[in-house]
Amino acid sequence: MAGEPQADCLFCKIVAGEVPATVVRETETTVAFRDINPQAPTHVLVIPKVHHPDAASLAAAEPQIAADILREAGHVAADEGVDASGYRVVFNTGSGAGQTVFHAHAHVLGGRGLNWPPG
Ligand code: IU
Repeated sequence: MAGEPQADCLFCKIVAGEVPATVVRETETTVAFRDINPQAPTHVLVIPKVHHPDAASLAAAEPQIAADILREAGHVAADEGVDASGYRVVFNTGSGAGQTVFHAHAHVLGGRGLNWPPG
């Protein structure tokens, strides 16, 4: 069922505490943790505790939690001290865009110059 934990989902396992992660923030609906393969000095993932395969399906099914993700991304940026210099919030959506983990997540990237357009 939509939103239910998936046995084969790495991020559901992080939410359940079955796989370790360096958690930097947690709310009733979200978890934020450091990316294991950081692409910038700040690289934190913000995920919903519920399982949806990507940001679009999360927003369609549970728009309040999609809003929670965006709010938490801003808090992460402030906590990390990258809000003043600028940061990027990225939702890779679909394998063609580089999505590799099919549990919705926002990348919060900052602490270095970020080019546009992205690669
Ligand atoms: P993507 O947008 O689906 O490609 O992002 C998945 C991210 O999850 C990617 O940046 C990985 O480095 C990160 N990640 C992680 O933090 N911990 C893990 O155990 C695994 C992936 I697998």
